[in-house]
Amino acid sequence: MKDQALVVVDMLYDFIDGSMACQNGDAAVDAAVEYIRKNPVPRLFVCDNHPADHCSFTEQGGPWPAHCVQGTRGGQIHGKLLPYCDEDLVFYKGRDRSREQYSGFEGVNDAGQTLGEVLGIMDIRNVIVCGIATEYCVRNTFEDLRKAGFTVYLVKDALAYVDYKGHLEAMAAMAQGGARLL
Ligand code: VGL
Ligand code: ZN
Repeated sequence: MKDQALVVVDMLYDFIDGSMACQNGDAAVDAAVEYIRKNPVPRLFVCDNHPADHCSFTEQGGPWPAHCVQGTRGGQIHGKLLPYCDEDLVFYKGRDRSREQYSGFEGVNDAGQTLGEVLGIMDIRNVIVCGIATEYCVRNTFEDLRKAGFTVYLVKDALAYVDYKGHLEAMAAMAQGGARLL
């Protein structure tokens, strides 16, 4: 199990049962928990974490309903995953109100380290990804991981998506980009 880690992207209430509830959200959480139980590798969590007036929101002219607002339940990691989550390995993104940020790669933990930096410190080469949404944050995180030279695996049952067709297109693009399916 050396040099492997799991990156859990945006498995947050707003993407599961909240303002941006995605397809397959609950099943994806259960699949992620099952994966973790069977594969005890280090886990890094990415969290969308927006100020209330973020440019991503329709009120500000953005494409999405308000979601994952700082300090709200919608921005919290699903309770089923909390037993497997270490605060030092939680990386926040989307805090800058003026820009959209789908990739978790530059998410920052409370100590100010980025996800990419911490993967480097941990000597990780193989990154397993699950989470939400396949077409947006999962895909962008995947692309940044590949650019940085990681081998990337996707836990296909542990993904949720805005739109099924979009999910399939993103899966095809990621397969083309070197994703290995688990
Ligand atoms: C996401 C839309 C807006 C995601 C985040 O996690 O995929 N999508 N913010
Ligand atoms: Zn967002």
